[in-house]
Amino acid sequence: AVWRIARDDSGKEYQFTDIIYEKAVGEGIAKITINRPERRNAFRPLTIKELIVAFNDARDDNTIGAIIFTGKGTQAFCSGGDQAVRKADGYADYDKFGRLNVLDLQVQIRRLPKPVIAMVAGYAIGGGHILHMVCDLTIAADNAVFGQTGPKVGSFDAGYGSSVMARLIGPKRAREMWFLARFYTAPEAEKMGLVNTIVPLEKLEQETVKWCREIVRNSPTAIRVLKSALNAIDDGHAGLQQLAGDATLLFYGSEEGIAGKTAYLEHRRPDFSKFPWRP
Ligand code: 2NE
Repeated sequence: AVWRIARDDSGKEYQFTDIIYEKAVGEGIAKITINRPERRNAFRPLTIKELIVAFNDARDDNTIGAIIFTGKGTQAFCSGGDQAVRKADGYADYDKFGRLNVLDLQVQIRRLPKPVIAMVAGYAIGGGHILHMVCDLTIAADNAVFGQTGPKVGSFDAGYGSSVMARLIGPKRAREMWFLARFYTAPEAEKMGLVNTIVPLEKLEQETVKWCREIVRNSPTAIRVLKSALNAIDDGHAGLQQLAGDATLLFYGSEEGIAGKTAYLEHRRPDFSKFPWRP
């Protein structure tokens, strides 16, 4: 794939500090990269703010069908929250108060109606491990390492970091992963159901792009509805709303839906008599 820095609505290249946001020319694929390799791609609040902007743009761009989420370099996908800026009330960089805005990003990825593919080289640890778990697919390099450190460093994620993990690997394994805070190799992670496939490090992007190309050849609406359906039960009312929104979206384009809107705008009673009460 040929990557170009993504442009904002005014046509200017996005200028980010902590991330790189690119799109593949003519491919329908976006790539969002955490760019703090010197800290093993640990995130601070600014990193998350920038990621939220990029994911939002990729969502709104109707030429984009798949989003790759990765970390700069080969040593880490992401090592979680930047402990150097951790305060008593969350993570704080340029603000005087702390925050846990990574939780907003997790929700955003779950609700984003396009597949997000984690492309993991090196460490996916702590909050970084949770970020790969909330992605739809994970392609791991053979040097990938997975784990939670929370109980060692005085932290935990009792939200998606626990519930999605239990769904992915089962409740016993999830307890093991959190209580012992061990690290797992890529083959161990694959056996546990944490990753979709493992490839040699030098083939990581090539293989990830191949998966994305296969996805973007498929029906956007089918993929959209399937993603919301696959998350619906776990995400409760919010999951149901996402799926329900897809139903409304489809209904608005139907003759029956348009008949109701048109009648309202023409100040007359709608005539739905020609539409069947299907079995
Ligand atoms: C990731 C890991 C295992 C990598 O080890 P290694 O040996 O390859 O690298 P090293 O030397 O540890 O790290 C390189 C530099 O990156 C910094 C290190 O401090 C080091 O800096 P210098 O000493 O060279 O100046 N670095 C790495 N990870 C960092 C981090 N998360 N925050 C700040 N600086 C970091 C190894 O580095 C490691 O274990 N890192 C810590 C992983 C961790 O505990 N993450 C936080 C978990 S809690 C969390 O993320 C979280 C949550 O649980 C709930 C909500 C939100 C967040």
